[in-house]
Amino acid sequence: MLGKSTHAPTPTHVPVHLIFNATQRSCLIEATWKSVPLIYNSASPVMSYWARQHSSCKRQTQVVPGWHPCSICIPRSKWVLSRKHRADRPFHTTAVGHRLVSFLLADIGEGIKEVVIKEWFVSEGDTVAQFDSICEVQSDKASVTITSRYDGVIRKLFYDVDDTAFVGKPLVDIEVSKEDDSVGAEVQEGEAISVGRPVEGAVIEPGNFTLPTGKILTTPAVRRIAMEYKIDLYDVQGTGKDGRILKEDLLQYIERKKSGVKAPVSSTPTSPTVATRQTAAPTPALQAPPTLPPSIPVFLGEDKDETITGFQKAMVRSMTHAMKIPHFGYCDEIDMTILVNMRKELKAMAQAHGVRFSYMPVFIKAASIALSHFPVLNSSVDEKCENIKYKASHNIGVAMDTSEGLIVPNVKGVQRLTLLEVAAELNRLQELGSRGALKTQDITGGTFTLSNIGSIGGTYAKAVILPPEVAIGAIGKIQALPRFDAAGNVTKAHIMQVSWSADHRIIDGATMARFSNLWKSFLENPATMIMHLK
Ligand code: CAO
Repeated sequence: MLGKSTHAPTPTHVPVHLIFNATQRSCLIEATWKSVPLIYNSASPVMSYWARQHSSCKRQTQVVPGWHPCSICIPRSKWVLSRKHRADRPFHTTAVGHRLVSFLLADIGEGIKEVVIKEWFVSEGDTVAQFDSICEVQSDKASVTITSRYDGVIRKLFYDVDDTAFVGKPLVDIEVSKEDDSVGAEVQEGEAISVGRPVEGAVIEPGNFTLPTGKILTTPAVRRIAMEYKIDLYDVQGTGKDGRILKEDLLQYIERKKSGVKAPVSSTPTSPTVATRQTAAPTPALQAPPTLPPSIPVFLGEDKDETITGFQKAMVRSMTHAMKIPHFGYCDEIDMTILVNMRKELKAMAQAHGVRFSYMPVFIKAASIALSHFPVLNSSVDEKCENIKYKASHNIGVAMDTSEGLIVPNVKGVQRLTLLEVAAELNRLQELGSRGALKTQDITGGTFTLSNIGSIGGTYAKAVILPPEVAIGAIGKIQALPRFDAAGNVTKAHIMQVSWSADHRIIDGATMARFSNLWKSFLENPATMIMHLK
């Protein structure tokens, strides 16, 4: 066995046969447990990590016998029956005093009819209690965790990982006690959803496979970052519920490691802070910015077909629709010099409240104030463009680059929020977005969008309207550039470009330009915003 730990198999672990495909960097693992053939969820980041680790020594697909030096053992909870084997399984009758109920995939709302199974948290034969996580699914709008409605034993999983599951169809069969009153005739409904429930499982660190001796509560995104940074999650102090390791715990651990500071013996929970005027008590623990793991080069070796699912599917639909809209473009440059200096102070002030303060809250708040002068930019039009609906609430969407792809959550009711509240809400959305746990309500109901591509790079971008909205702004990178001051002297200025796109059927260029001028004036002279702040 590789690694520092050499645990013998226990009833919760099974020795495995590895079928490794170096070309596709994937790993299929098969094993037999109690004469039942099993297949490992090869989509797991742990496995794709393992595949990467061995890509140098294996060129072809090959079978490695169990307990070969390359073997590892996997917690039984992470195994699922392969569909082909499932059909061969003997028919299960329920025990006396029990009955089998079908747990249907509930209506998630927002017109979602199908989802993709991302991960199973249970296997057939597992005992579950109400609210235990059953699986994580991804719709074309968000990732959600399906939780159990019943106490019982999982008897059948209806799908494999990556299968498409349909709303209203069975997801799992659960054997429940006949006396369980919660199971009525209405058992036809699946149960709702709690978002971002963490997964328990093995931790593998690069070059050092560690078999789990205790359970680590965290999310797949945190595990992925831990693997990228070669961090053993057992060393990280979790501050979430039941010691759950939150993303900020890991990021703070990485920062401390970099700066050579030792981890505190115990720490106070640092759940995302939504500061309000009432909760102004200083919170020293600042949230670290969510970061995406560094990308790795991919050498496919051969062509590969892939079905478009999840957020990408939503992008196909909305962008195809958007391109039917006649877009009007308008660009300008903004001198951010005063704001760049002012943000240093705002950042420190927000930090005292446990809130990370970038430029985005100012962009968003300034947009909201400007929208109140040009309400047509905060409107929507119907399909045939016969009616305009002016939206009362400024729900400003923020294009967000997440590990799952582009997603646009929105900060609701910006017209009612302080800058600090906007920043705190943005922190919350970013934290959820970074671990694929945004809720449907976070990503629906947007009325106007900003896309800060400048946080990645670039100057101008041609943003595409997000229907049914009618306008969007793309923000470029703030750069130190020479400019003339009022006296004609060349000075160093912090310059940023903005590119607006608007629905030219209802918005004319002059309106867009006037809106942009007002927005720009708030950024160039932030003091003028104070007059309008609520
Ligand atoms: N120019 C220079 N620096 C910028 C900047 C810009 N335009 N925008 C952000 N920064 C700085 C921030 O201030 C922050 O610095 P500090 O650590 O000193 O505060 C740092 O870059 C990282 O910012 P961030 O990205 O974590 O946070 P943000 O609030 O500025 O942006 C978000 C949030 C969600 C907009 C951003 O993370 C993101 O995902 N951007 C990509 C959007 C995108 O993909 N658009 C394309 C859509 S079309 O496909």
